[in-house]
Amino acid sequence: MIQKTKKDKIHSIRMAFKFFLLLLCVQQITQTKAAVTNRTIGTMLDDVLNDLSNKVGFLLKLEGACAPCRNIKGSEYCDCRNLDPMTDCLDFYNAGHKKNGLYLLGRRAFSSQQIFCDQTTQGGGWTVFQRRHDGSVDFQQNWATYRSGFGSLLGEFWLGNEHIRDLTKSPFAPKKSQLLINMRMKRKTQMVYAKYEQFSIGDEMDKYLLFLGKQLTGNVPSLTVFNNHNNTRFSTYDQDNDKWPRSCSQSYGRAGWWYTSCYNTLLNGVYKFTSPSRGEIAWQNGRTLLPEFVEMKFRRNI
Ligand SMILES: [Ca+2]
Repeated sequence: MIQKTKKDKIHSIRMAFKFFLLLLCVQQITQTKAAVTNRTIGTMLDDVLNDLSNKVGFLLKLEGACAPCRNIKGSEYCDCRNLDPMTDCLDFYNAGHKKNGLYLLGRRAFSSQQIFCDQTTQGGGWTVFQRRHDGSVDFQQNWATYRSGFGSLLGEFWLGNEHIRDLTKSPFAPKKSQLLINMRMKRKTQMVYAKYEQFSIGDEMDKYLLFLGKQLTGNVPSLTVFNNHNNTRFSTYDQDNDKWPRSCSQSYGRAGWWYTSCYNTLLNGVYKFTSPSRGEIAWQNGRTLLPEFVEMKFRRNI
């Protein structure tokens, strides 16, 4: 005879509870139908939907589950927004939530409370702040838009300079954060990376000054090329804070970036692969290191 393990028993109890909740829902819908003649259909349906959403949310919280999950461009992303909000992806990871996907923050970010967590790459706990993978989102945005963020968390996006600032430096991250850049170059299949042990950006008053520590590891060719952007201010086409007499952004692709005079690396560049050195996306300007896929992410040092 096969003994039921503790895990099996817990699963059985959960299934029974799910069934009980479903019965409750069916009963509620039946009652609602009966009551439709007394109230407007729209209001009644809203009530039912709200109530069902609450019950489903409660059930998912009970299970500590991230659902639903779906496959986008070969990767599984889950909707973990039913979980109680936390301060960043590292907190979620340490609480045992290790699925890649959408989570809710206890503070407002990216014009909402949503954030995308990478919980499977290099130990997890990474808050993704930039993704490029198909050119669907225009990165030729102005200062205000880069400040607050734009795009879609399940597609291409920039999380927003204010939020990157808040989550990468004191008082939230007194030991600063790590920076991980994952890339796949055009005509390559291998994912490569560069990882800085220390990363933060300054306040808006300091034009989101980029700080990159010296400690760097990775397997991307020309690993140290982004170092040249250390200690540079963020610029957009409508705000020139670069080290060049003219505006780098206006002259090279109109992206927002930490330009020097003008750039070695340009991961917010135009998503085209036609004319290198003209403001197109590049890990190393003038070379064939052109990323078709990029994710930039940070993780608080503890
Ligand atoms: Ca300038």
